[in-house]
Amino acid sequence: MVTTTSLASIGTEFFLAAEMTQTEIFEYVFEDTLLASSFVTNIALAGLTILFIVYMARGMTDPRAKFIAIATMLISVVSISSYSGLTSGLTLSFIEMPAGHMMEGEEVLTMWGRYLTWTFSTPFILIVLGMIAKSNWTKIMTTVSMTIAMCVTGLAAALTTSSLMMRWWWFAISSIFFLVIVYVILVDWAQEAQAAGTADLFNTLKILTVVGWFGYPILWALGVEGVALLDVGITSWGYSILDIITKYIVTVLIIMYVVKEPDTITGGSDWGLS
Ligand code: RET
Repeated sequence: MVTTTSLASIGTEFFLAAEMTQTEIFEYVFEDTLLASSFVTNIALAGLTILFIVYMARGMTDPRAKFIAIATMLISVVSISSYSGLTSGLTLSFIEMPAGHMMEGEEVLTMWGRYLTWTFSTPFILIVLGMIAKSNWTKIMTTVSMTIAMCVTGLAAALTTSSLMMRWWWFAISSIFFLVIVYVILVDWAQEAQAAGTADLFNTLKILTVVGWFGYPILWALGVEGVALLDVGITSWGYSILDIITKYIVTVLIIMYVVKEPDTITGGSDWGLS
């Protein structure tokens, strides 16, 4: 006799069988040159950035300056792992879009590993920016919490298949967290950097960061996850270009400034001991 439980398990097996395997997703990535190059380029750039930091920072002595350099390096360490996950197919899935979506009922490629790993990379960007502005740990940790919340709710937006409205609801929640971060960078940290004497560097970083970061929700909204005006290869390159600006270019500017160990950055030999 066919029970409800056995029907459910047949259903589950059928569903799993219909899903693409990781090997198939891996092959799919490399059949799409645009998509594959958007991942591989970033693995190479993250690797070069790590080597650049290690080389540049080798003679540093001040603990505060070193802390900034290490936190900066961790942005690229997370990035190389993130792009390796995407390239291997581990953090990619085909997700069926809900009713009302432009690609309703179709399985679209979701790069959910991007949203997941931003949870770990963006906190380092904010720690470094906050320290360059000589802000306090309350504000730095507030932005760190906000960015984690932004990325996790962004991940929820991308993975929600039940309702289109719920996808955009998650997007709205994520955007609120994002606006708090933008406010702290533009208002609080810009003023604090002025007082700390780091305004020259901070103003450049502020523009690259705020303008660059706004690109992510815009791409999400225009790409396959949102209104599907852009296809997946273009969306992926869009994110990869934004990553180049918000991570590697920002990193190079920070490291070039910090390795000189100016008074505006250093904390003295007993910094961090208490
Ligand atoms: C999402 C979609 C939901 C709404 C918002 C988003 C913002 C994402 C941002 C990402 C920044 C990523 C960076 C990564 C570097 O490693 C999640 C796309 C507001 C701002 C800088």
